[in-house]
Amino acid sequence: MTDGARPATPAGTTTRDAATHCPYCALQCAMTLRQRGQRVEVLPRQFPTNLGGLCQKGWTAAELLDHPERLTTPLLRDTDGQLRPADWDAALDRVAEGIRDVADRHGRDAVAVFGGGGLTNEKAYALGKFARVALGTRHIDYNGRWCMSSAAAAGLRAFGVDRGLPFPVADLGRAQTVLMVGANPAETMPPLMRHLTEQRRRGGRLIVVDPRLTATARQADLHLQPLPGTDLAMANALLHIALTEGLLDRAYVAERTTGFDEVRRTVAGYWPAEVERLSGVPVADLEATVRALAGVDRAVIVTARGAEQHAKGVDTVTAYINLALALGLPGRPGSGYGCLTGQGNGQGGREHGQKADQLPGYRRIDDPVARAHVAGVWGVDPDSLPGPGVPAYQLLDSLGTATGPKAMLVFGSNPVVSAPRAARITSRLRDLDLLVVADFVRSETAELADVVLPVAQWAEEDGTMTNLEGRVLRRRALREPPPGVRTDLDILATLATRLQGRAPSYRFPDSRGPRQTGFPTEPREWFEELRRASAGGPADYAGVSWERIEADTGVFWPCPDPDGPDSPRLFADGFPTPDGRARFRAVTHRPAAEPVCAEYPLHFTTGRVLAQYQSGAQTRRVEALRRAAPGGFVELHPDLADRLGVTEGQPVRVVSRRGELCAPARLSPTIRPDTVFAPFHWPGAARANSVTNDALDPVSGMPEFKICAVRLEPA
Ligand SMILES: Nc1nc2c(c(=O)[nH]1)N[C@H]1C(S)=C(S)[C@@H](COP(=O)(O)OP(=O)(O)OC[C@H]3O[C@@H](n4cnc5c(=O)[nH]c(N)nc54)[C@H](O)[C@@H]3O)O[C@H]1N2
Ligand SMILES: Nc1nc2c(c(=O)[nH]1)N[C@H]1C(S)=C(S)[C@@H](COP(=O)(O)OP(=O)(O)OC[C@H]3O[C@@H](n4cnc5c(=O)[nH]c(N)nc54)[C@H](O)[C@@H]3O)O[C@H]1N2
Ligand code: SF4
Ligand SMILES: [Mo]
Repeated sequence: MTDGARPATPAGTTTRDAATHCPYCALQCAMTLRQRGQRVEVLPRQFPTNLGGLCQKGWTAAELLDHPERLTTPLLRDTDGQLRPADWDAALDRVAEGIRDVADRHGRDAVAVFGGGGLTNEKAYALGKFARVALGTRHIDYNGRWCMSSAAAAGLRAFGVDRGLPFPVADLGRAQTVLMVGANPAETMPPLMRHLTEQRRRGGRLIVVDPRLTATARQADLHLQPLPGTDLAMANALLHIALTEGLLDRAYVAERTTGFDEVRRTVAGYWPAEVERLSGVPVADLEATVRALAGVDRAVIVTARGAEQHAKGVDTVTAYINLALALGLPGRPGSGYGCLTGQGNGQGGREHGQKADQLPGYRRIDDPVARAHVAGVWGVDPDSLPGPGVPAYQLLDSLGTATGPKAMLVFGSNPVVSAPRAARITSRLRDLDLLVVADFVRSETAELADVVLPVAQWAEEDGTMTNLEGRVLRRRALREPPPGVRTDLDILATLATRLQGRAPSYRFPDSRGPRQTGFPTEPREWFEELRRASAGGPADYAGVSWERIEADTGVFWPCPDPDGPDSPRLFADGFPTPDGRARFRAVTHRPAAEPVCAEYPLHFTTGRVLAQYQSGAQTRRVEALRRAAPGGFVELHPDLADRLGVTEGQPVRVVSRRGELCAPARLSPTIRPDTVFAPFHWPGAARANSVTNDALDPVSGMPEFKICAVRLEPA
């Protein structure tokens, strides 16, 4: 368990250290955990990503380890409807019997699994295998669908591979121009700003596209403040300007890409003056942006959730990739397009099979060659593997319906707070015959469960994580989990064994124990299997040995050969497409799924604040973070507030066709007067997702978290 921890003992106290990484976001800042008597301290550690920095969430991450609200025993829903402590045997029996019962009555696809982008590579991989082999269900998906799926799909389409940043973060620091579209790293990845500070110290320009003047935009040389949902049109206009001003890299377009002609024809119709009317961004600013990108050797375009969480998210990212390709950026040293992956293992979590359509190594589950390879590693017949399931929102929206799953196991997500149109999803979760939630706290989703299983936290487990750069890192345990708590891998192994013992329909070739069922409990064993399963796939980890990651600046995938190089920078010599060229694709603007109207005249958008993480299940329980960001709020422009008779701090209601939220008004002249913003970290009355739209991107299944129509009124 404590591999990598070393005693550092000043006389008297027992001290031990573990060199690991933060449990939260994809920057995966390096930290040393130090156990000093009963206390665990967090110390920042130098690393190429965080340059010795941590944000407030990282600094306080250890507070949850010995938190009074931490779960240390399973909970079972009693006949009176209450969740009560139970022992592990009773809890696992209830789970295994519930699964068998549902599968017997409705078939194996009636049992679903919902994962998370915070799970280690080993857990994400094990969860995918558990669904396909132990449960035999096609229904598995995860919260990364709401996070990375649009950029992932666009990257795959254009480059033939999806690695969020195809270059190290440090390249941002050396770029002469950085364009950030819908990203607010000053709040969402604060230490990343060190690279941007370095960038500007070297005379580089930072351009930020955001409907709000965020902490990131304040540091920019140029802030474009568009109407939400107009990023695609802007990208097409930027390319239009590049064409008319002769700023294209013609040799690159000719030699390294296909499909430009149609894009050229399409963007010809995107007159900057028209896009100015649509987006509110002045033509002069669009021109300045293109010139800043085209006139330098090293330029980077980055997107994040602001541009991606739309029903046209894939096409919006595609439009920025088109621009990057036309300027010849991808593969040029120090240049390129990338997206900022969000969750701790958002990158690895989307490679190893917890996605509905995917097998490990970023393989497709409908590809017969991939099925044969992975089935070989798993020791099962390829025909026994289920086909593709459905994306996260569709999965959750089908729960408990006539044709949908009747049981679900959740590992690492809190959809009651984070799902779009959350009231509807909450009622779907209530309709299940069996809801099982593995978590270390009583999240809002755990509160609805029939069985809650208490799991180990990051400081109590070994494993690997793949950060936003595609760099595979070691998570190292500082200490054992507290008594009564099990690891996610342990739970999966035990359930796999139990299912075989109890249900004839869940019989395996050999059912003597976890190892024999193919469900070990040691992370390293899983990692070795993951390497074999990913070998030859797009996300190839075959050469990423445990020892090699121990070197401690990690290993960039793809890395097929243990003795060969890894891949910090992609695309220098070609793209992993059949012809080695990147693919342009013409895309066109369309309005938000829900336009504003007389009844709902305002645009509503959502996002994050520095001191809270995601659904807040973890960070709302940390005292310092709760003090820094105690509750939800609605950000609006003072002119709008004036018009509606709203004053600072006054409770307001934000009402959409789906529901409403109620939170104090926060007046700010830095947001567009036609747009209101709320962070999504809180449950209850302030829940932003009571309001959001469940319109989905047709390619990625990404919900339109970033724009819907609302009205605002004093509460
Ligand atoms: N503090 C904190 N940090 C986090 C997280 C967290 O919950 N809290 N979560 C992590 C995860 S999983 C993720 S995915 C990342 C997300 O990281 P970001 O993408 O940086 O975060 P968001 O706040 O969701 O969105 C960024 C910005 O998009 C803007 N925006 C809204 N609508 C539009 C639009 O239509 N166009 C444009 N151009 N911009 C728009 C918002 O005003 C917001 O400032 O953060 C990671 N880091
Ligand atoms: N309106 C709006 N909604 C959004 C977004 C937005 O911008 N606006 N962003 C979306 C995005 S990008 C994301 S990523 C989602 C995230 O939304 P969620 O999926 O709800 O994310 P978390 O709050 O991180 O939930 C993780 C849960 O799993 C638990 N957990 C953490 N680690 C582990 C582990 O290793 N094992 C187990 N078993 N449990 C663990 C935590 O305690 C927590 O309860 O929200 C999406 N929802
Ligand atoms: S930026 Fe992300 S990884 Fe770094 S300390 Fe903050 S939450 Fe943790
Ligand atoms: Mo995310």
